[in-house]
Formats: sequence, structure tokens, C-alpha cells
Amino acid sequence: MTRLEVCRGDITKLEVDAIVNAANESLLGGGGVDGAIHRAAGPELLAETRRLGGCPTGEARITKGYRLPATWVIHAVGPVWRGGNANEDNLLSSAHEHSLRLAAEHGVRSIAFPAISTGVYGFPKERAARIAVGTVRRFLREREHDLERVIFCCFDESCVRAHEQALEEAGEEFETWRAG
Ligand code: AR6
Repeated sequence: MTRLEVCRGDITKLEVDAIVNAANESLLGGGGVDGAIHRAAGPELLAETRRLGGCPTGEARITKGYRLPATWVIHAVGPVWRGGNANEDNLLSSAHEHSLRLAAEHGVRSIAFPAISTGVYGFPKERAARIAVGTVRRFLREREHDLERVIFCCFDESCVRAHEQALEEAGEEFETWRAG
């Protein structure tokens, strides 16, 4: 059984095998959680992502975590919200699915996701949380993996509520905790 958790706090501080980054197609860093991850990991991270040559929206790439407590960083590129009719839901789901596939391929046992696309990319929070939760549940059911913990890491309370609600709607048991 994989434990599902909602955590309020800074994803860069989490002691897990892998943290997911809400990156952009360049993989060269940016603001928000991406900036925080690059700052905490150190310049070696940018040196590695430069060599990857970008990543299309809806996919993900994996690197080492360098100075982070996490061993791996999985850089997922979520969609920019354009009103809901530009395939945003599928692209957000696919970014999560790709991240989980990479995690499974690397024997990851604990992974933390930020609320991808819900910051500067403008994706509505509740809708994004339902997609994140739904994609994780389907993956855990259908694919082979070593995942023991999947953490939805939220920076603010509205994000926590959105994930709690999505998990409740899905009939999942989960635990909420606050870091720091
Ligand atoms: N820990 C956990 N969550 C965080 C942290 C943190 N340290 N910092 C921010 N968040 P965003 P996006 C939350 O804007 O919408 C970047 O410039 C934040 O509150 O980081 O996918 C990239 O380079 C929000 O809920 O990512 C891209 O260009 C969530 O993380 C672009 O932003 C995602 O917000 C990606 O936009």
C-alpha cells in the first residue's frame, strides 16, 4: 500500500527520494518552485539541465538533486492555463504520469509533487488537484512501482484544502502534516 500525504511547506526541504519541479520547457530555471529548487540544489543542477536540451509540455526529465536532501529532481513541464479548451487537463495529467514513470524506473520509494501549473501558469487549483490525485491513483493501481509515499506538497492553505478535497472525493485515506 502506498501512503498518500498532503504536506504544507517548502518542497526543497523534504527528505524524500525525489521531488518534482514545476519547470518550463527550457529546463533552465525560473521563478516560483523552480527558482527555489535551483537555489537550494546549487549551480550543478543548472549545469545538468543545460545538457538535457529542454522538455516538451506534458513530459518530464530526471536529474540528480545535488545539495538538496532529495536524491533526484524530476522536472515536469505543466501547461499554461489558456481557459480550459487547449488540452490543459491532459497535459497536466501527462506531466504527472511521466514523472511517476521516471520515478518508477529509478526505484523511487518516496516522491513529492508541488501543485504544478497552479502558480504563474494559472491553472485553477481545485481542478489541478483533482487531476493530480486522479493521475497518481491510476498510476499506483496500474503500473509497477516501489512507491511507498506520495506527497502533495503545498505552499499555501488553499492548495492544501484543494488536495484534501480531491482525496476525500476519491475516497482515499490520507494524512495531512505541516513541515517546519
Ligand atoms: N515548495 C512548494 N511549493 C511551492 C514552492 C516551494 N518552495 N514555491 C512555490 N510553490 P509555480 P507553475 C508553489 O509558479 O505555475 C516558473 O518560473 C506555488 O505556490 O512555481 O507550474 C517555471 O520556471 C504554486 O502552488 O509553477 C515556469 O516558467 C506551485 O508551487 C513557471 O514558473 C506552482 O507554482 C511554471 O509555472
